[in-house]
Amino acid sequence: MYAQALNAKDAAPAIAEDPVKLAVFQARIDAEEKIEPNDWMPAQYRRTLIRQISQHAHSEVIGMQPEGNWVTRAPTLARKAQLLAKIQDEAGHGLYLYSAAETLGVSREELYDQLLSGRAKYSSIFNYPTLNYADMGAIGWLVDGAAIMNQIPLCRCSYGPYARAMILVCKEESFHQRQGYAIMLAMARGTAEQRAMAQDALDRFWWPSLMMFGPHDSNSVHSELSMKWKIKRFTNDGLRQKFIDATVPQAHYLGLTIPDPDLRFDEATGHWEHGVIDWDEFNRVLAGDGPCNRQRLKHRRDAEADGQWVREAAAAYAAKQRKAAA
Ligand code: BYC
Repeated sequence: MYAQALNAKDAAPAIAEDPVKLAVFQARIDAEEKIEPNDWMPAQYRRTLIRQISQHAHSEVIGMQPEGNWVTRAPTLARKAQLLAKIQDEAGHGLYLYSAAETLGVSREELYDQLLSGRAKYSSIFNYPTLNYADMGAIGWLVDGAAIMNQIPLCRCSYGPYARAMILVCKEESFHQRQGYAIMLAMARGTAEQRAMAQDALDRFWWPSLMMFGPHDSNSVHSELSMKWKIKRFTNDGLRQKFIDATVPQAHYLGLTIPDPDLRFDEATGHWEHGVIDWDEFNRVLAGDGPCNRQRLKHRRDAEADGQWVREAAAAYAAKQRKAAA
């Protein structure tokens, strides 16, 4: 139904909306009322939400792959169980988010088609490989840490179904962040080899984690409108700074070094100033040319094809049950 909308640039001039309806809508947003699925909303608000929520859902689904890589190789049974539980949570987040997107009049099949055909984005971070077990710690600590920073404000998003879905997601992300930090702590306090693995994981995941927050504010095409409509509560740079300020002391506690020679604490502002982010790398990953883009999509497409017979069998069984009940 709204498949085209995903590719449409939300920043493009809005289609003419009834000015009275638009004013009432903005007044509701300004009064912190939640917008619900059957309420009137501008077409562009709907498009923005479908784009953001579905990309978020795709990120959760693709985000299972880098961790899935380590389930059989996690060092103990307890570590395997924790990793499995985390991955299962991520599948659940994907389901929640697809359901929230469906309330906007788009089907899950359409959204999935956008992902599998490569037309929809998912978070850049999941196009990086997981090379050692410490990466499970770095992902939990940094990637889930960044996700929480971004998603806590989404619990106050103006669109009711998205905001409500975020509440459970954030609680679970908080567990994930802690299990990641616990892995980093165990490794940082372990043997010299384990400390080196933890540092290596931090070195590789630090900059990609900063990129999760999106382009610099001056290049963020959607932020202005999304902030006006209270879909986003903070800008990309604002959240990135909050994340850095929270995370640098955690790295110090671990005794690890953030791989940024320009990182320094500014006494005047009370913030950690960071070095230059490699936006060329970010743009390459977004354009499909990151280290694992092709592998991630191929894996997802293969899983879709392999599961075809299961979906057909389930649909045939449901049809049989309906017929028997009629
Ligand atoms: N990666 O105007 P902007 C997780 C795109 S899941 C890829 O600033 P916006 C987890 C952006 O889509 C984490 N693309 O956009 C899961 C736009 O492209 P289009 C996922 C990015 O929407 C498993 C263009 O760049 N979290 O945590 O205002 C295991 C211009 O950007 C990225 C969410 O999805 C990126 N990093 O702001 C562990 C949260 N950044 O659509 C953990 C919800 C930007 O015009 N999403 N782009 O083609 C958001 O909060 C916002 O969409 C963003 C971007 C802050 C990401």
